[in-house]
Amino acid sequence: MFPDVPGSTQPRPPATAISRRDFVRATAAAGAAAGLAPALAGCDRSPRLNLYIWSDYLAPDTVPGFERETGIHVTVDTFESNEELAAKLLAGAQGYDVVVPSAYVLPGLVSQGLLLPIPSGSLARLDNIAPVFRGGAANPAPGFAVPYHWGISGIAWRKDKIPVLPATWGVFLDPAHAGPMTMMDDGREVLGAMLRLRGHSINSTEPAELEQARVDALAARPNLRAYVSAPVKGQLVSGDVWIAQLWNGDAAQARQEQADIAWLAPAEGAAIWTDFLAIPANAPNVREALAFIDHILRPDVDAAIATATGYGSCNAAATALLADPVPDPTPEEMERLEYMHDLGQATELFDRIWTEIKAG
Ligand code: SPD
Repeated sequence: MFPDVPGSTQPRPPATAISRRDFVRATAAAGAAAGLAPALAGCDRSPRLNLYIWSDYLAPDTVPGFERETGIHVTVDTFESNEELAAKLLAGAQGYDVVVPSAYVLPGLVSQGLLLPIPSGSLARLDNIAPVFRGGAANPAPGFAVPYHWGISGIAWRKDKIPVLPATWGVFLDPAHAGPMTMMDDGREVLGAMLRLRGHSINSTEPAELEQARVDALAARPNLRAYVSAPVKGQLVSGDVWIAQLWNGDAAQARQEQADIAWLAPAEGAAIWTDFLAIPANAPNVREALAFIDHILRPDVDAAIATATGYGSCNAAATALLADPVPDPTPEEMERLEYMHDLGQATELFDRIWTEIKAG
């Protein structure tokens, strides 16, 4: 049902989310996770920084530029979902200095004591952040994380193969599109899409609504080639995949390589999200982490990231430098967009349903 696709992320064991049950399970794996963390400095005393970030979420010169200017050596490790990041932190992974969670996982990470409060006055350029991202729904953990970039979850497709794609999450349930089609390897994204398809909130914890989302996601499964997030870009470019649930910026990156790739946010509504730069509570190199975050806050540095990644910047001074920034959603568009929230205890229910969907 999910044959090998060159360059794809094959179905993996379900990612864990933040819950007590998962914490216990994750703690048992702590030793293994610590082994997976970046190598620590050992005998080498040169300043260093270990960054754990979503793939394709920096400009080509972000890290080399920082290294040149500061002499701090950076190791970059990447992840593909918040659940993958949270599971590592919950498992006690050591060695990461800067991580990049989305807003909805911040409350869980903060309440588990996994993030370091950003020391007051330690970031000279913090005022560059646009006021809208300094609190409220866009920032549930002010003081623990610095807003980075924002985006929208929608559908990318090859318009040379499918000239007019219906603007609905229902395309994933339509057998007419079966085959070269993927959804993200991310339970919140897949179930969120199915919830919006039926007019419900992506944050619904209503059992009946979640049950319908489960049924719909299972109905979509035979139509899909794989659950894969950012790595699907290569398959869209090659034409192996024609329709993919994908974030707007990653779709824009793919369009740089293949002009027939388009993207839309379905009419039923979609998730809008913000990602943050944060420092794990056990980070070994806090001074270097703060230097890196302040470097990212530099307008020219963050403008280059926005240009390379196709995502909206939370940095007003950086956005002001861009000739063609990602436009803020209009009030009408905002009515169809929704921030993902921390689901508390219901996270476990989402986790169970997602496990079942992936198992098929
Ligand atoms: N390639 C970078 C993608 C970043 C996506 N982050 C947010 C996901 C919200 N579910």
